[in-house]
Order: sequence, then C-alpha cells, then structure tokens
Amino acid sequence: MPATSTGSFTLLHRFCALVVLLTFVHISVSLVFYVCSTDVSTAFLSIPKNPNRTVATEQLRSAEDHLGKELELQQCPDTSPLLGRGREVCVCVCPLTVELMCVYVTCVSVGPLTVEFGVEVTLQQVKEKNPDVMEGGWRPSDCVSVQRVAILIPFRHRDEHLKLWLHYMHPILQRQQLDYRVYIINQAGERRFNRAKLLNVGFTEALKDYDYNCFVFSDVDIIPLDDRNIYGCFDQPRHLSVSMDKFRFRLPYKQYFGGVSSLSKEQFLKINGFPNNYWGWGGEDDDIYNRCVFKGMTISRPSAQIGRCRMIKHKRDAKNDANPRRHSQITHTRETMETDGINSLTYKVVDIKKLQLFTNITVDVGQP
Ligand code: BGN
Repeated sequence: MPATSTGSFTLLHRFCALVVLLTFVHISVSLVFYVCSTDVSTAFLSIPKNPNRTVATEQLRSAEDHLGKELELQQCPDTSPLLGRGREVCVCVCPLTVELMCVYVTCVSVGPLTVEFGVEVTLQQVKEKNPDVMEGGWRPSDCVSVQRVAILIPFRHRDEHLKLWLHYMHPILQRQQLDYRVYIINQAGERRFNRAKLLNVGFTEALKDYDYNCFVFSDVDIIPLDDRNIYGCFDQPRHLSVSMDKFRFRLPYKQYFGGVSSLSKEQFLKINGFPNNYWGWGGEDDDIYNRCVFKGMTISRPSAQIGRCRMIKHKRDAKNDANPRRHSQITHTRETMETDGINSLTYKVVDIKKLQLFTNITVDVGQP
C-alpha cells in the first residue's frame, strides 16, 4: 500500500477513535448528571408550585382534610433541602426534555439573605411574588409537613414593618417546608399595649382554624438573616432571635426570651400560656422564660451564626411605655402562672379578616 494511503488510514483511524472516545465521555457525563439530578431537581422542583396547577393533588388534599387521611404523600424531610446560606442548587438542563441528553447544568442560589429595610414594598408586590400563598399561609404540595405552625404577631400601627416582614418571611417559610399561616393580632383601641395577652388570643383563635401543633411568637420588626433558623417547634421551647444586630449579635442576657420564640401546643399548655397582666413594654418575655423553667423545661436555641437577625429600627410606640410593675411581677411568676394565663383569658374579637398574606384579628383585650 502506498505510504500516503497508510497515512490517511491512520489519521482516519485516530479521528474515529477520538469520536468514539468523545461519545463515551458525553454519555458518561450525561449519566452522572442524570443520576445526580434526580435528588437535586426534586428539591429544585419542590420550590412552591401553584396549587391551581396541581388540581389532582388539591382534590386529594381536601379529601384528606375531610377524611383525615394522610394520602400517599411522604413526610417532608427533617431538614428541608431548600435551605442554606449561599448554597447553590443545581439542575441538569435537558434539550428536548430527554433526560439522557442532559448536557449542561444550571445553578440557582437559594441561601444568602440580604435584608435591607430601606426598600419600599407594597402588599401587591408581596402577593405577586408569592402567588402560592393563600389564606395567610402555605404548605408543601409534594410532602406532608410535620410542623403545622401558626405564626402569631402582636400588632398595632406597624403597617410599614408588616409589609417588610411579609416580604422577607413568606419565601423563607416556604423554603422551610412548613405547613404555616400568619396571624396578625391587632390590639383594638389606643390603651396600653399587651403583647403577651395578644399572643394568648392568637393561640386560641388560630386553633379554631386548624389543628396547629406549633406556635411561633414573633415581633413584627425582626427578620432572620439565615433561612436555616427554622420557624418551627423543638423538644424544648425555642428562642429564635438569639443574635440580633440591636444587641451586637449576642444575647443581651442568658435568660433572654424576647423577640421570636416558639412553643409546641403541648409546651404552651404546660405553662398555662402567657401572662395576661403585663401592660406596656417589658418583662412578659422574662415571665414566659420563668414559666418554662418552673415547668422543668430548658430553652433550645440555634447557633449564634444561624440565629442572626435584624431588627427594624424604630421609636418606642405610643402607649407602650415601660411597664413599671414588671420588676416585681417577674419575681412572682411561680405563683401567678397557675391562675394567670390561658386558663383565665378573656377578650372580645372585634374583627377577623382572612387575607391572602395573613389573617388579621382585631381584638379588644381590655385595659390594666
Ligand atoms: C429586659 C426586659 C425584657 C426585654 C429585654 C430586651 C424587663 C424586666 C425587668 C428586668 N425585661 O430588660 O422584657 O425583652 O430587656 O430589650 O424589663
């Protein structure tokens, strides 16, 4: 054979070998991404879907509500796969949706929480960004949450803060895969504010709506800086706002239980709920802390890193001056907790509005 044709044969042979090699590499890489994507893309796809689009699931859901069945949906994972500061969730992109042809990967960042209070948000914008939030809350459509959470916010004249709270919190709460609803407990009238009593009202009213097993008590001006700070319940009462910017990202004192906390229904009832007699600012959170300790419980907390949060700066509200009786009141918790609490709660509901982003309960809690 002439030397030139031997040369072209070798070249052709090499070229073919290269093509075969590249095809092999392509198939291997696609296979690896295909296998790895099953987990990750499930996580990615479980970012809230519009329930209108999942009619069958909704029908099953209502059957579940009526018949008390748990369907075939699996329990949501202990740790939601959608959380984590700066974490990236990657999915394969498959041309023509043929999974074996997955050729490249796209990543979205789900973690970093930039919380800025200078931004102007309207309720309409928050609604548009959270189309799946209905009746003040949401629940995963592809798994059953263990945590059925009522988030209770004592409130009066803080509309600007509420907009920011809803703007930041609805997406976080959905990523946490909670079955949750937000309740604003608005104190009617202009008399002295009573945070703890409003929370007792929230507990009672929320239970008329749904079988909640967990209650988060949050001030309207506190936003977590890490979505791994779970707004759910734990073995022990939980303090969530553990490192606030206002306190230079530390606890102001070891027993501090203010800001954001959570108690399971059982824990809440064990301490006879919250005190009804703290009128004005301060002390009620210390009383609640005492109640927990006197009933043999300890306080659970996230790490200082995960528990970082920001507080919207503001002046003390009108009619929320410091409660002058608070120092003496907190020395008597052991006795008062038996008779002052959820077992002695009286109030008058003035109005209940079920809105898309929250339920608004206006209540007359009386006066000192
Ligand atoms: C404490 C308040 C708390 C408040 C924190 C943080 C009292 C009771 C008398 C010691 N307790 O001093 O209610 O959450 O500061 O601001 O005032």
